[in-house]
Amino acid sequence: MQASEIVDPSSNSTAVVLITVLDTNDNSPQFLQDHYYYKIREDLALPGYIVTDQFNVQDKDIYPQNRRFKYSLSGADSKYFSIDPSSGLLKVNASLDYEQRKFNFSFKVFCK
Ligand SMILES: [Ca+2]
Ligand SMILES: [Ca+2]
Repeated sequence: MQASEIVDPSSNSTAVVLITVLDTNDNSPQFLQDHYYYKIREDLALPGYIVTDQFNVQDKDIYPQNRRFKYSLSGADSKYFSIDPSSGLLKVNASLDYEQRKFNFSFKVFCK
């Protein structure tokens, strides 16, 4: 048996509690498309040519610091291209010569 204080109801005191939930980085970026396809004319396919800056990546986190992405490339053909880690700007990194009979380049873009 526990003893409990007998309180006079008129002596109660209250305080308001306010709780704010803060965003944390608990969502990973997601590509909205899983394939991207581009055609480039060989006379334009020179180092520095911009292929795209339009990777559609969504991150459900709200705070800007939880929505910063880091892009990278992977795969054998990725050496012909470069990507800006923060903006996702994809550029040609070599001269892509049609007469060398390599027409198709395939690689993966990572975003984390
Ligand atoms: Ca995030
Ligand atoms: Ca979050």
